[in-house]
Amino acid sequence: MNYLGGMEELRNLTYELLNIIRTHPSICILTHRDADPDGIASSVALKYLIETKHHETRAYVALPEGVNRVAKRVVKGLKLDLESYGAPSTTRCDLHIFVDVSSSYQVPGFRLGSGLRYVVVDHHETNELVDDALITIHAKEVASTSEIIALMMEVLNVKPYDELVTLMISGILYDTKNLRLAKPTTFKALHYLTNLCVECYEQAHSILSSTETSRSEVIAVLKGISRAGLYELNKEFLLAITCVGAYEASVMKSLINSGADVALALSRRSGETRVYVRASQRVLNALKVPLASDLTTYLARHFGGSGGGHKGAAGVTIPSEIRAEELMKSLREYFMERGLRLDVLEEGRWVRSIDE
Ligand SMILES: [Mn+2]
Repeated sequence: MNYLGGMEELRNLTYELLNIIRTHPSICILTHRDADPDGIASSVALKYLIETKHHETRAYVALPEGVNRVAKRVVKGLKLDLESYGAPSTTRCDLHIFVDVSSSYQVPGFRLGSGLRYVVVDHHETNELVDDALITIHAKEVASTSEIIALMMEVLNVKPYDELVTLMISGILYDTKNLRLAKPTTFKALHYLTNLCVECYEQAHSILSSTETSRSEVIAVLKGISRAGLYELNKEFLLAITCVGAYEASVMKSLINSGADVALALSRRSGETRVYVRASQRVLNALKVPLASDLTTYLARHFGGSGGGHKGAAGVTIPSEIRAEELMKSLREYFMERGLRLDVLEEGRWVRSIDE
């Protein structure tokens, strides 16, 4: 099915599907393993569509081998009780609907063949399930399966409740990578959904973009920033140095995101010092030196330790508790050897914190 001029075709297929469903009182909807937001959203939305149009039909959603990381966030953000959508163990499925699934391999423990009656609703480029399906709603030129269900709802004038609208928009945003991969049908589906609930669009965005940070991580990052010393390299690049006891990676990420070209985080634990280095793309491009791994290798050689990593991210463990001034001395030497003069802009509290 193409999307161009495809609404008529979609309408016919949708009515055909409802006709098939009429004779099957118990329906099991399956999506792929490690279900993503699109898989979950399109399954739950299809369940809603079926039960709205056929009150006597029961549709159940099965998620083989759980849901993926982003989907967990969406489920939690919307307080969805996925178990309540599942079938009781005694349920016999009169009909199976594969949603957002492109091969039987994606549905572990499920055997095709032996006259299994099933339907496919999907948007993947190739779908090996279509051959034996009773009916297939397979739209390759659609960016997500949630879109297909939204357009089917539009055809039938089915109006999902707000949480479901948010869920479906999340599915669409996830599969289109925040609309980067959107197709005309994406906007058509979003138009229908946001007309029903305009706040749901913003809500889906904030659920998808929220990263849950623990309190201890937030504290480590804020401590790391407040202790940071600021240095210049040839009056051009900014180097930030700090010390923290945990979450070094998050601390350095914050420093780099705030504009530092190079970030160092030190952590000292009983008898050893760990130095972590991050370098921005800007400084890597300008210096043409794999700065992070180069610097950690240098420090490992200088202080006797082991380290390494990538040009943008590396670390070294030094088997002694080195003092701030010792580190500064070797950093000055390292940068000087590469033609970069290190000047102090602001020393920062890390110098005292590390030696405490
Ligand atoms: Mn999908």
